[in-house]
Amino acid sequence: MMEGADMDDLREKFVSLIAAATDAAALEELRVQAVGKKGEISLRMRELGKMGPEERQVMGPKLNALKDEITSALAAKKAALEDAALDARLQAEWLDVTLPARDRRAGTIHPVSQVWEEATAIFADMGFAVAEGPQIDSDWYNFDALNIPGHHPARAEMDTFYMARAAGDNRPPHVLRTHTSPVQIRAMEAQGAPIRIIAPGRVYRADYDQTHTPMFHQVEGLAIDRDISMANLKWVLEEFFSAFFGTAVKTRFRASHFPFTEPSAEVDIQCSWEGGTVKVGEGDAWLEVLGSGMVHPKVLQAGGIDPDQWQGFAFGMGIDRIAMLKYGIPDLRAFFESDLRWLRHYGFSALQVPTIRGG
Ligand code: 2U9
Repeated sequence: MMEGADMDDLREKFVSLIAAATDAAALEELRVQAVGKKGEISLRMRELGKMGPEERQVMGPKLNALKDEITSALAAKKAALEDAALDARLQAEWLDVTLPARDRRAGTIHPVSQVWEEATAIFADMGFAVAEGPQIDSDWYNFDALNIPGHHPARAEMDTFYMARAAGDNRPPHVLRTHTSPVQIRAMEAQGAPIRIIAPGRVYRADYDQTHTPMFHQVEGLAIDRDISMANLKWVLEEFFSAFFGTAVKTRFRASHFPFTEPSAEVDIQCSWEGGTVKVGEGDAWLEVLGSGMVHPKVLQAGGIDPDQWQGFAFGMGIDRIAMLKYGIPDLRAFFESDLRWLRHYGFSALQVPTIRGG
């Protein structure tokens, strides 16, 4: 026979055990002990069947109430434990998003990119637009259109990277462009005369030593109009070098020969040599930095421009070379080694703006 006092003991026992439980596993253990199949309360309920009807009528609801009470106590404790666990996690994983970020070293702008932008800005100031084109081009655009005949040494396999061709592939030969001049042929074809463009970009020649790398950078310029002369060329170049080096720079033109210009001139800039370092814009020494001339009539024709109506000048220079000169970088090959220490030393802050007009 079961007494009310016995039920009170049972209630008190489980209520205090549930209150003392510290994790979900302990709570589950208590659930099994109390209301599981063979739990103490369940066993008591099974005994109802052996009772007389009056007793069952009294004990039945009481046991049911006890079972409900313990079940809700278990659920309440489970929720409390989960809340506590979440609080602990929130405490542990809390981040102060207002803390200043850890200092990270910013990357730098490569001297080639810097000088590329500087040159572009200066020529843009003088009304030159930027033209771009493919780095792989047909030998017609790279050579024939520029009046470089098949037997010319610049065309020799040694200097030029040719695209591999499978046997039976009869497309015209393609090369890694050896200069940015094909860009200007394409621009002439596309827009005709008058034209005033620069073509900065990567170029490729099979050559590697202290002063040559198989890929380097050029900026070429082209101005075509009805009455362009070498005098305009000289002014543009002196203006460019003075802005670029931030000081008045004299130029010296020496007669030369290129297949794509006639007449042609190599251009030196004024410099001094003191203690093994070169200073541009002073002294009485000369440094060769550029090739130039009046565009050859055959080249105008190849670009679809009538040489009887139009004429113009063209020039070409190495971006890497003038970067070395301006920023005192001794070794060309280091430009392309991606050495972080070198890049940090010679690189530019992203906020540094191109030098325009002596700035
Ligand atoms: C067209 C017509 C003519 C571009 C020119 C040079 C002379 C020259 C070198 C300088 C150093 C290449 O980087 S370098 O090795 N370039 O000497 N370039 S005239 O003449 C052109 C270009 C395009 C349509």
